[in-house]
Amino acid sequence: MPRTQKNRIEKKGIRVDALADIVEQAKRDCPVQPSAGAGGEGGKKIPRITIAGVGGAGCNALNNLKGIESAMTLAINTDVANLRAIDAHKRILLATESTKGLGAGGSPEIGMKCAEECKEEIKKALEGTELLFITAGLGGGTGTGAAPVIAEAAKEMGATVIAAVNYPFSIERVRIPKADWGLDALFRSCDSVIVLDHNRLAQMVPTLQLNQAFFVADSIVARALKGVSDAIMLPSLVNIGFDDVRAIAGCGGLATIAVGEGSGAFKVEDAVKDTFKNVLLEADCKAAKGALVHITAGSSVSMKEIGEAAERMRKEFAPRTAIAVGAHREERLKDKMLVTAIAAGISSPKIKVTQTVSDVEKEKIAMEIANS
Ligand SMILES: Nc1nc2c(ncn2[C@@H]2O[C@H](COP(=O)(O)OP(=O)(O)OP(=O)(O)O)[C@@H](O)[C@H]2O)c(=O)[nH]1
Ligand SMILES: [Mg+2]
Repeated sequence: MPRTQKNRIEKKGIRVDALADIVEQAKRDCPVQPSAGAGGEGGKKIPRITIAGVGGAGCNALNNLKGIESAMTLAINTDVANLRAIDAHKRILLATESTKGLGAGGSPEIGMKCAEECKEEIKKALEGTELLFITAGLGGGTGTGAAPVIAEAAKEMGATVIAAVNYPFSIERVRIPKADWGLDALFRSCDSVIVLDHNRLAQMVPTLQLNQAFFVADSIVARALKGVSDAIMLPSLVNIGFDDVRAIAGCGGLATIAVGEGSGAFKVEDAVKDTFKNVLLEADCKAAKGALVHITAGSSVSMKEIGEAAERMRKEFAPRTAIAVGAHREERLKDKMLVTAIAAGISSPKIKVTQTVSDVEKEKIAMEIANS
C-alpha cells in the first residue's frame, strides 16, 4: 500500500490497515497452537475415559478408533475369533463352559450370563474409568445381553455410562424384539443411551449395501465418541468440561447423533443445516434436554467461523437445552467444517423409554427406606 494512503487512514484514526498487516504476519509466521486442554492438567493426560466395544458389531466399531489417545479402548466378546481380529488397548473374552469362545449364538440370555460370570474381570479392566462409552449392535446375543451388565458394573464403580447402540434393520425381523429387550435393560443401567437406527441410515443413503451401511454407522459412532473424548482430554481449540458431559448424559434416557458438514463461503450455514437433516433416529433433536456439539475444522477454517457455527447451533436448539461445545482442528480437512451433535433427553415414536437409571435408583432408595 502506498505510504500516503496508509497515513491518510491512520490520520482518520482507523487502525484496520495496521491490524491487517499484523494479522497477515500472524497467519504467515505463527502456526496454529492448540489451547491447554481441560483434561490435561499440567500437560498430563489422565486415562479416565474408556470406550468398550461389546459383541461383533461393538468390537468392529473399535477398529475406527485405532490410535485414539484420549480414551482406553476395550474389546469384549464371547467370540474368540472376532476378538483376535480387533485392535484395542485391552480385550476380554467372556469365556464360559457353555460358550467355549464360540459366541452367544444370538441369545441375549447367554450373553448376559457370560458377562455376569466375568463381572469381576470386567470391573478390573474398568478400574479408574470415570466416563464409559459402550458400543454394541442390538439384536444379537453378546452385545445385547452383555452391554447392560457392563454398564451396571461401571455404575457400581461410580462411572458415568453412555451407551451408543445400533438398532437393527426392519428386515432383521427376529432381532427386533431382542433389540427392544436390550434397550430396556440399557435404559435401566446407563445414564444415556444413544440410538443410531440402521433404518434411518438406509433412508438417508438408500444406495448403501449392508456392509457399507455398517461401515458408515460405525464411522459416525466413532466420530461422535472420539470427538467428545478428545474434547475432554486433549488440548483443543475449545474443550468440553468433564462435568458438562456428566450433566448432559444425566439428562437421561434416549439420545441420538446428528452429523453435518460444510465448505466454501457458506460452510457455517450449510454445516448447521446439514446437521439437523442428518439425525440418526426419527426424533426432534432441537427439543433435546442436553446436547454435546463438536466442531472439526480444517486448516483454513477461521476461529470466527468456528464461533459462528457454535452460536448457530446454540440458536437451533430449544432455549432450555443445556449445550456444551468443543472444537478441534484437523488440518487435512482444509476448507471443510464437520459438526457432530449428540442430543440427549429426546423422545422418538420408534423407541419406548420404559424406565431410566434414575428411576431404578429412586426405586432402590424407596425400597431401602421401606425395609429400614
Ligand atoms: N454397525 C454395525 N452393525 C453391525 C455389524 N455387524 C452386525 N451388526 C448389527 O448388529 C447386530 C448384532 O450383531 P452382532 O454384533 O454380530 O451380534 P453379537 O452381539 O456379536 O451377538 P452373538 O454373535 O449372537 O454373540 C445385528 O443385528 C446387525 O444388524 C457391524 O459391523 N457394524
Ligand atoms: Mg458375535
